[in-house]
Amino acid sequence: MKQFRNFINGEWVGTGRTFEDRNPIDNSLIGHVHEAGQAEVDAAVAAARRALQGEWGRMTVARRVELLHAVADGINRRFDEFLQAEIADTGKPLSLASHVDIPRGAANFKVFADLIRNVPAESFAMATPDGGEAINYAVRSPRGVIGVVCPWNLPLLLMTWKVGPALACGNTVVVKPSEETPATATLLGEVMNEAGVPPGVYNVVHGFGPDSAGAFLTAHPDVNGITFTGETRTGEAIMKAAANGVRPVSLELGGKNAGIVFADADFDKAVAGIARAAFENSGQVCLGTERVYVQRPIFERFVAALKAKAEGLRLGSPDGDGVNMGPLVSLEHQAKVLSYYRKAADAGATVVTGGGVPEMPEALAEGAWVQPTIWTGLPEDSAVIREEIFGPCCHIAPFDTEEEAIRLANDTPYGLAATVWTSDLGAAHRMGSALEVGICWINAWFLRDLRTAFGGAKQSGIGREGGVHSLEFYTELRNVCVKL
Ligand code: NAD
Ligand code: 6OD
Repeated sequence: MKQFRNFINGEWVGTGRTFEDRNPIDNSLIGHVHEAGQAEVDAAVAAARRALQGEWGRMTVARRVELLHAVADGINRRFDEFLQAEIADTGKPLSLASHVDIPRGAANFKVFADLIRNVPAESFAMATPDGGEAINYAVRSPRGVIGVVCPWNLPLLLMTWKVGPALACGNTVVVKPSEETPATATLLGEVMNEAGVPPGVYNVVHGFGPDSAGAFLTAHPDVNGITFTGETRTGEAIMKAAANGVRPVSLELGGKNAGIVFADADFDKAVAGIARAAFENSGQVCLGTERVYVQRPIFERFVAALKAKAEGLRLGSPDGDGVNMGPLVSLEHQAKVLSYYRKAADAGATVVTGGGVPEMPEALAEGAWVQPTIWTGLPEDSAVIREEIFGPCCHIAPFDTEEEAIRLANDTPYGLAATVWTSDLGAAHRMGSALEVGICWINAWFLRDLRTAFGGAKQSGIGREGGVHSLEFYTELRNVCVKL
C-alpha cells in the first residue's frame, strides 16, 4: 500500500494522521496520505524561506534555468511512473494523460525556464529639472514564498503551470495538492531531489481545505503570495485569508463556458470540437462547455450529431482498448453531478442521451461513472444552465442572430472561456471582442500557447498567467532611477 508523505526541505515527513487515496474506476484503495497540520505547514514555509535566503536565492539565472530543464527531463525520464500515478488518482484515459497531462507537466518547466532567460527589462532616459539626465530601469525580484493550492482535474498539469513560473522567477513554493490527487505532486519531490534542486525550494503539504493544510497555508503570514486554481467559492475564502497581510492572489476559478456554433461553420469540425469541449476528461475541465448555442438552421442536425458522438464514447479503465472516457474523480463528485442530472429531469429537460449511471462490468461497478449527457429544452434560468456542474454534460439551445448569441453567452456570472465555430471572419473577430471571457477560441478548443495570457473574467478569476504575464504575479517589479 502506498504512503504519500509531505515533502519538506527535501525530506519525506509522515504525520501518522492519514486519509485514504482511492482509484475512481473501482473505488479501490491506492494508499494513505499523511495530512499536514499547522506544524508541518510551518516547517514547510520555514524551509521555503531558508532556501530563498540561501543557495537558491543566490543562484544565477543560468543555473536556475539548467535545474528547471533537469526537472523537466526528470519528468520525462520517469514518464511512465507519472502516467500511472495520474491515471490511478483520476481514472482518466491513458491516451489523454499521455498526450496532455504528463507532457505539459514537463513543458511547464521548460517554457518558463526559457522565458526567464530571455525576458527584457524596460528602461527610460529622462531629462531632469537641472538640465541633466537620469536613467530609469526596471528590476524584477522574486516575490518570495509562494503558496500553490491545486485542484484535482489536471493535477500535474495545473500544479506545474504554477510551480514552473514561480521557480523560474526565483521564488520558492509550498504546494497543497488536492486531497483527491496527491500522487504526482509527491512524485515530483523525488524528481526535484534527483535534479539537484536545493532543499526547501519545492515543498508539498497534503490535506484538505478548511481546518487543514489548505487553510493553514493560505493564512500563513510568511507566505508572500497565493496562487490558486479551483472553485470560485474557495477562491473567495482564499482571497479573504490573503487579505491578512495584504498578500497578492492569482485566482483561476470556475466557469460556465459557452460553445457557439453558427450555421456557416464547418459542421463536422464543430461537432467534433464541441464534443471534446463537453466530454473530454469526463467534462472535468474548467474550460469545458456546458452551454451550447447552435444557430437555428442547423440545430436539429447538430443535436443528432452530438448525440451520436456522445453515444460513441467508450467508457472503461484507463488502459482499456479504445477507451476515451473515464469515471469522475470520486464518488462524492459523482453524487454532485448526478444531482444535476436529476435537476435537469425535474425541470422538464428533454434528455437527448444519457442522464444516469452507465452499466459497467462487475470489476468497475463501484467506480464513479456517469453517462455522457445532453439536454435540450431548459429555460436559461435553470440551475443546469446557471451553475457549474463539472461533468460530461451539456445543454443545447438554438439562437437566431449574432447579437442573441452574444447576449446568451454573456448572461452568466462566470467569464472563463468560450469556443466559437464559424467560417465568417468578421463574425469571428466580433465574437472575440464581445464575449466577456479571458480566453476565446475560434474554430478550436483548448489549443494552448503557453506564451499567451491565461485567466478568467468576472467570477472566473483574478489575474493572468502565461508567458510574460506570469511575471506580474511571480515577481516584484522595482524601478531604479539613476541621476547621471
Ligand atoms: P476546490 O476549490 O474544491 O479545491 C481546490 C483546492 O483548494 C484543493 O486543494 C482544496 O483542498 C483546497 N481548498 C478547499 N477549500 C479551501 C480553503 N478554505 N482554504 C484553502 N484551500 C482550500 O476545487 P476542485 O473541486 O478541486 O476543482 C474543481 C474546480 O476547479 C472547478 O470549479 C473548476 O472550474 C475549477 N478549475 C478552474 C481552473 C481555471 O483555470 N480557471 C482550472 C481547473 C479547475
Ligand atoms: O492549459 C493551462 O495552462 C490551464 N491552466 C488549463 C486549465 C484547465 C482547466 O481545467
